[in-house]
Amino acid sequence: MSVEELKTELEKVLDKALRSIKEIKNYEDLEKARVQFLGKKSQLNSLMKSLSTLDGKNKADFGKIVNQAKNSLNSSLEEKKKSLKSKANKKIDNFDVTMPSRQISIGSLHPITKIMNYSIDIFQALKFECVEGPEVEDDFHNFTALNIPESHPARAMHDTFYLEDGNLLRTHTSSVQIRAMREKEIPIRIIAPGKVYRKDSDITHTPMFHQIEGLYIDKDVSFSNLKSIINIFLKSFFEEEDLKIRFRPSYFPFTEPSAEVDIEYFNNKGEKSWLEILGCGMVHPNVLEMANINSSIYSGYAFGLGVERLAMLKLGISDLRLFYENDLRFLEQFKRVKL
Ligand code: 2U9
Repeated sequence: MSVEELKTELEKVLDKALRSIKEIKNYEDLEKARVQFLGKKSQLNSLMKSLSTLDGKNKADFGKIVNQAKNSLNSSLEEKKKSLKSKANKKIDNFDVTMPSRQISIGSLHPITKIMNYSIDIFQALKFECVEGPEVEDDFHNFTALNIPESHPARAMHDTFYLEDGNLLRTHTSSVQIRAMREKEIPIRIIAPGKVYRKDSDITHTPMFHQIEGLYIDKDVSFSNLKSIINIFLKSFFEEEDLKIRFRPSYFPFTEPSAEVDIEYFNNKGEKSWLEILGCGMVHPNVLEMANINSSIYSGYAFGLGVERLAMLKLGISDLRLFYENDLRFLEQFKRVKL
């Protein structure tokens, strides 16, 4: 290239570099530009190498211009560096360290989940294993295996949601225990917590609610074993060693004998009164036989409790529907409740 051509090329290179330095917004790009425009592989460097092809005055002239171009690039980079620095400082200067921080809202578990976990912990400490099963069940696991044959009035009582394919939404978690009885080896000592569904909706019923059911099967399991475990659970749950507990005869198709359990409490007039809290009994021999367990060798107890009812008592809530309205003003009250 002639010296004139080299000069025009240098002008172009310098102009392009200065314009792109102006656009730089951060230190990283600044460093990249320094390497690109002044580094070994830069166009400026190859133009400098062309100096050796020139001689005499041309060499001196071009050498001078190349050096000027290099200096001008260096000072443009330096200027950019200063301006980036002052912008960063301005940002820091504008930062008000006395300003209160933004409120961060932390979520928490739903009160029903808290009560459920709290109850499960108590049963696990009593060596019950936690098992789960499907919410969509078949007729056999939900009814027949629990000594509730087709014509049994208890089927109507349960207000079942039936699905088009003949399956149903389980009306209790007993179906989980039926599955466990058919799969596990004796002794069986399990609790089955979970959602259950019944076509019920009023102040004291929601179409979906939570149950925890328990089952213990072994040789020589007695009603007094059942009473003992219920006493320990309730005293532990309500954190009251002197809690008064009463077993009242009742009827369920899947247990015989059966009982309902009441606890003593003070009603809103301040009078002592009894409140039903759960149901239980000795597993009916028919239920054992249907799960292929020999009822002349083995016996078992079972119990069932409604988690919403326990939660209302433990947390002092009077309307069951509040749990499922998703009103944060209600739910947030239990954020800091540690159980
Ligand atoms: C098997 C055999 C027996 C579970 C039982 C109850 C009594 C009971 C209610 C409490 C409140 C349902 O949620 S609620 O409305 N439950 O009273 N449940 S005995 O009996 C079983 C379970 C499984 C194999």
